[in-house]
Amino acid sequence: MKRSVIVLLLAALLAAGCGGKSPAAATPDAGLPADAAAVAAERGLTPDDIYAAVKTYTPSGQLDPYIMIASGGQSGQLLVIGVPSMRILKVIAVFTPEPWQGYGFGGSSNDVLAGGDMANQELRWGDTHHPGLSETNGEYDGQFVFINDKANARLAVIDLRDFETKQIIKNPNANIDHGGTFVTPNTDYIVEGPQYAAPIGGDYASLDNYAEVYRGLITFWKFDRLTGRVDMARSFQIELPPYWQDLCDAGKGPSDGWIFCNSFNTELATGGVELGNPPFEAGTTKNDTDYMHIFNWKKAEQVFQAGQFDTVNGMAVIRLQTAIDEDVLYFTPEPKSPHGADVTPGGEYIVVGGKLDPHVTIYSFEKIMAAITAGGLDVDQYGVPVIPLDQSMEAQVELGLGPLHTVYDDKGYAYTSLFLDSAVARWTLGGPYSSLHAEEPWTLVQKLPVQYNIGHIAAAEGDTASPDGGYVVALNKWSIDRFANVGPLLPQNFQLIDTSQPGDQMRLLYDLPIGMAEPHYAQIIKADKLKAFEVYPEVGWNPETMSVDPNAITAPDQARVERNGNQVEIWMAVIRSHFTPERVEIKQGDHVIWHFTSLERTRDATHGFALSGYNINLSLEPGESQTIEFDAHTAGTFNYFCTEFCSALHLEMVGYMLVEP
Ligand code: K7E
Ligand code: CUA
Repeated sequence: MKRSVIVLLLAALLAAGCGGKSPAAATPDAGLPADAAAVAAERGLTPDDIYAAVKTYTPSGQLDPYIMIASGGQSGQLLVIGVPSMRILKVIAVFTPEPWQGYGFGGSSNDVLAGGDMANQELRWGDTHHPGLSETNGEYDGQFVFINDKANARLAVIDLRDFETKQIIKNPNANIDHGGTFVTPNTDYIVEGPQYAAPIGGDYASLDNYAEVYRGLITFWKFDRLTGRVDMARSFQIELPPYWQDLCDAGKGPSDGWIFCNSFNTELATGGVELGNPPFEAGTTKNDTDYMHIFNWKKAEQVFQAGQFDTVNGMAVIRLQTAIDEDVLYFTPEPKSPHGADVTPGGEYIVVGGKLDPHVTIYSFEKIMAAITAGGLDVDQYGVPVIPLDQSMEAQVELGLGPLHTVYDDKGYAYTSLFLDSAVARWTLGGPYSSLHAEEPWTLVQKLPVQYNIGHIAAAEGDTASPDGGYVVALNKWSIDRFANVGPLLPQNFQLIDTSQPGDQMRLLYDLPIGMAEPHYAQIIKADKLKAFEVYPEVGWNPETMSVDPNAITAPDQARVERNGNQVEIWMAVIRSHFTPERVEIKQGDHVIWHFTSLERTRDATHGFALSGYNINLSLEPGESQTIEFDAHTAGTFNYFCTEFCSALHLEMVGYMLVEP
């Protein structure tokens, strides 16, 4: 029945000539079923609107073919969104406590959050920018996603078996890490660029000594798939000139083993508008070009393994002079105020947008290699060899105002966000991609307006060696008038764009207001690549170790309370609709270690455990085990209760903790 309605709608669309931009409202005689046509007429829907509705409407119970994982900006979290329905499926708690998930209110998540603390400062928020899905042979493999915290130079690892954060690691030598997280094609390394230069290690240094003491720093975090953790002892950093290295992308195919980062502020501006200096915005944009950084990371890995580094705060740092001497680092000029460096699917080209230049510049990896091989390169003020632009550039394409980020599809098109134009530009790749489209190579094909001020853009499987095409999503900074006024702080707007048809036929399909923070980047993965648990594999599963916890129990009759001096240890069973034990009687000043095991094997039968007065709230998913530990500092009568409406007798899933003075 549903299928036949869709067929009728599509027939109606074809009859209405929906390929055009007809503003005419659908009329009841357009071939739609009478009731649907009446609704369309009443709501003033155009054939384009009906096309968009049919492209995105997802009947109840049907699943999306794609999953988008988007950063949640200053919320410190990640968003999981279905594409094309644009339904928000989940918020993944990462850098910020999230009570719904019991994240940061007792249990192992407290340890995860504490892992990202500084020596003398607890950090409980983050500014997430660029999620990076783990890759195998340049394809998303659906195992892990990584995300950076720009605000505090941190990296988080999320395991996609349970969509939970497993590790947060603080970069000991940086205070800001914007250019993360970018993975090498087999996720050997997660690459993180800094943004604003600072003395390596974060020591104090006067800005008068900027050129001599301040430095850029790129970090290669070694990822161990078996443990699912970053291994700091096998990670290394490279000292860089104090330009502001920004976003990076790893080479693949012919360029595998290399990584490319844009940068700005070759001017070495240090601000001080209040002292009569040029403000940063002017100081960092004086030069016509900055430098794209070209790293031979496989060579850098050898240099690291040969011990040619200094250890700073426990981290291996390859010095700039070593990187130059060992042929690890090269520069090539890039136009005004570059942002983003995006490698084409086959690894042949690198595309850079200059925010203050109407062009994107396309670099050829082959030409870069030829120039490096030929040698005889001039060097910059820090001694880094510079490949002249005419020896590295393949083409430039004029797109419009404020080109930022570029993604790709399966038809040889590139899509670049135009921040100032508020548009998505579709343009053609040349070289091996020329045969995939009908247009001239390196030409602008269409500019589609978006609302408004697009930052990043994401494409289906867009950062892989074989993008899918079909959809891109514009991640817009402003929404202005698109939604009901909810006060001066407005939601930001994700707009789904149909790229399934070639040529100038991109269309806007859907607006999704994001009810939180500024999302920067997102990646879109085929849903069937994700193989998340439906319930934890065994009763007593500890999500931190991803194995059965030694303190788990397997039946309610194993539940017990044991006292040893003033230490009380509790083994609690959790299953609909009771906690066992239901009474916990302790004394003020006791140290309490409380183990929980969910005995549930039913999908979605999650229980919460909230303990009043002690700031404790757990989410116990089917099979999960957790342990909390606290001192019974306050005497009194306290309830613990289940926070998930898990059954008809959920309100009875409760207990008393009596703390005797
Ligand atoms: Cu990737 Cu917003 Cu951090 Cu560009 S940044 S927009
Ligand atoms: Cu368990 Cu409500």
